[in-house]
Parts: sequence; structure tokens; C-alpha cells
Amino acid sequence: VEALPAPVRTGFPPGFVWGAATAAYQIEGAAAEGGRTPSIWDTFSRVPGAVRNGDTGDIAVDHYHRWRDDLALMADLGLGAYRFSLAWPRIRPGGRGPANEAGLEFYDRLVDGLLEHGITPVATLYHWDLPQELEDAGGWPERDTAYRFAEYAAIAARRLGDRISTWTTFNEPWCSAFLGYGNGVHAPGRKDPVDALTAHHHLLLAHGLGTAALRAELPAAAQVSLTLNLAAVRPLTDAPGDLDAARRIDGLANRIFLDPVFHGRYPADVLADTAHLTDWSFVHDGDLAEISRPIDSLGINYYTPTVVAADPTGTAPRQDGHQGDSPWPADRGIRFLPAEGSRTAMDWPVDADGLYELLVRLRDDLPGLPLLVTENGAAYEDYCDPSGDVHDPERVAYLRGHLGAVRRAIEEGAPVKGYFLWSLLDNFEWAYGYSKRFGIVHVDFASQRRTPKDSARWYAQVMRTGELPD
Ligand code: GBH
Repeated sequence: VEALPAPVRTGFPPGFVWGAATAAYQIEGAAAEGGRTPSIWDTFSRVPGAVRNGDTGDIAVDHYHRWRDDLALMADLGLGAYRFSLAWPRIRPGGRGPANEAGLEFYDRLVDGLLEHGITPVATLYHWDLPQELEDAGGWPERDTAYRFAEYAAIAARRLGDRISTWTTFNEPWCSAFLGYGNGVHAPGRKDPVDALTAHHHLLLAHGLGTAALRAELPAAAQVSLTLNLAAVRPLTDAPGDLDAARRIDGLANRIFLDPVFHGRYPADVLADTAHLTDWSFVHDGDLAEISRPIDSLGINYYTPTVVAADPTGTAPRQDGHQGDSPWPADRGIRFLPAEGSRTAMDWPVDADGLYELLVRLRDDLPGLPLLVTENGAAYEDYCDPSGDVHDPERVAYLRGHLGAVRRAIEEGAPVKGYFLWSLLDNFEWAYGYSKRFGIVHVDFASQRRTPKDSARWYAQVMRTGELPD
């Protein structure tokens, strides 16, 4: 018998997890049904001018009622895993008191349906929908909120932990702290750099307390994770001022999370850079031990890189396509620039190398820690042709480029175990409302009709074959 030639490795490793992601407030709607109480996004979206066109998540894409259809869509695509978030104000309305049976039942049915279709559920506990009552009591700058989060985590794990084996405490706590309390572009819309830093610490404390609560309720084999929107920071030049700007933003975007979570300390340069704002006395004895409890993987959300340069005058307007005032505490003397390249409908530059750089850096900084790309994707205008088909060639090109970057990083030894595309469905894009579409499935927001785009067919082929077609 002739020996078979060794297979040529052009694709992704066997066992690679192929998924897509959503978040509760962005898709569920049914804001006042099943015992759900308002979250900070229900309140914030009613503040005039906060969300484009005055849009709210009241109805969103009505997933709360259409989950069965959405499950069928996922099954048709051949999705391996589905990353979604649980709504705290459904599971524990008001953030305190008894669990809400109707809320738990909704996720029960969803998870059972996923498992029936052979789709692995990956649950995030917090994707930005804090119960309004907890904001009224001070929100994330209030330490007590972290303890309430741990109680909610325990309730969710007790009920769903027999069927969900991968749990994420937080999605992008940077956004909750720095957009929620720093520049106020996200709910609850507060603007104070000290509140933002205090919120940041309490979000991490909640991550640690939540991790402990999950471990206490879940089977030993369950995986606990955290998803960060780490920045691929690039200095504009290698002039010392630009390099220092990059060090400072790397501190405030990346090391302010990675050092406490994985090494049990805050970075000394970040403490120094923010010393004129706060003495960090909100960090109590024992907090860093809590925050650095071991976790099983790290989730990375990546969209576009962050290019910075020195701004000696301290007056440069931001040019990087993001909304609002600067969210960064202590960023005087730093200017933000767009990367080269084409732009998505968000005006975010397309640059897949940033994802590669980030994954390779994490390979080196956190040796052996499994990595998951928990979000990556792009908003574009879709072209609907008269037959009703929806064409999105730019999205296919974006995904192909970024999946290529993931594959290169894996070849270079980065332990990337899976990829979750953002997003399964067009949905409520936070401060942009329904004006931006990230889905691989088009949603007509009036009729709620779902139509898979060309990118959905392309991604289905990738998932089926584990290869990137031309
Ligand atoms: C993700 O966050 C969310 O998890 C998801 O819900 C959302 O729909 C998706 O991305 C698409 O937006 O210039 O300093 O103000 C968004 C990631 C990170 C993008 C922070 C905007 C602003 C950086 N965001 N970024 S800044």
C-alpha cells in the first residue's frame, strides 16, 4: 500500500470553533415583557440626542419572539457555536431580590434549542445592560454593584450551568467604564474621568467575584473567560514622543486589564499617568487577588487599530472616526489618527494586520493561555437586488482578510481556539441605533424579515470546509 502524502495545511486546525455573536439588548426587544425591568440602555436611549434617530432597543430585531426562526437560521448556516448575552434585568429584575422565572425560561429554551441543533452555547453575563436600579444606586463607580453582579452570576450558572460550558463574565469592560462614564457616548452617559477609572476597577472586581461565583456553581470542566476590546496600538512614527503616546494608550487600553487580571497588579506607569486624577484608593486590600483568579481563556474583540502620535499643543481634534469627546482619562498630549486603508460604514479603517499583531503579542505575553476571537466584523451598506438577494462584497473581503490574519497568527503559534463573527444579525448598534448593519443576515427592521447575505453563504462554506475560499 502506498503511503498517503501528508495533508497540506492550508486551513484552520481541526476542532477550531466557528461561531457568530450577538448581545441581548441589541437583538431581543420585548423590553417590557417577561418581567424584564429597564436597563441603563433603555433609559439612555430615551435621552434626546444620545442615540441616532432616537432609536431604542424596545423592539430591536424581536429575537425574544423570533428565537426559533433565528435558531433555524443558525442551523442552516452550520454554525458551530453561538455567543450571546444574558440580560441581567430579565434574570434578576432591578438587580436585587429574587430571580425571575420567566427570564430564566427564555434562556432555558434558547439553550435547549441550540443543543438540539448541535450548536455550542457560549454565554456572556454582561454585555452593557446594567439594571437601571443599580445605576440609580451609583452604577459601576459604586463598589456594591460588583457584589450584585456576583449574585446574578450565581443565579444564571445555577440554572444554566448544566448545559452551558463556556461562560464569559464581561464583554469589553473598557467600553462600560470609558464610554459609559468617561465620554458618555454609551449608557449611562456620565462624563468624569475619575468615575471612569473607579468604574473600571469595580468592573474588574465584579469579574473576579463573578468568576468565583461561577466556579462555585459550575461543573469542574466549565470554562470561564473574559472578553476585552484590546487595542492594537501603533505609534505614528518611532519618534520618542509618539512612542510614549503609544505606551500610555497601551497602558490605558490593554495593560490596565491584562496586568490586574493575569498578574494581580496595576501597571505602575498607568498609576503614575493618572496620579493627578486619583490616588486609586478605591482599590482595597485583597481586590487584586480576587481580580486575578485564574481563568481558562481570553476573548478578544477586534475591529480596527489605534494609531497615536504626540500632540504637543494638546488641542488636536480626533480624526480616527470615533464618536464624541475622548473617552481616555489622562490623554493630554496624545492625538488619535486613522490607520491607512479603506473605511467601513463606521468610518473605521480596515486593517487586518492589527488583529495578527494583537494575537501574536498575547501569545508572547500570556504563554499558553487559549485565545478566542469573540468579535470581528464590519458594517457596510448592503446592496439589495430586485430578486431580494443581499450582496455585501466588502464584508466578505473584510472577513477573508481578518480570518487570514487569524490563520497566520495560528501558524506563528498563537493558541487561537475559535472565531466568532460579529454579527449574526443586523441589530441595534448602540449610539448609532439601526443606522449601521453588522449582520451576515439582513434584517428588514420594519417587517423583521431575515435574509442571509452573500457573506452568510461565504461564511457557511468557511465553517464547513475550514478553509478560506478565494
Ligand atoms: C463591540 O464594541 C461591541 O461588543 C458590540 O456590541 C458592537 O455592536 C460591535 O463592537 C460593533 O461596534 O476611539 O477611543 O472612542 C465596539 C468596539 C471599541 C468600537 C471602542 C469603538 C471606540 C474607541 N468599540 N471604539 S475610541
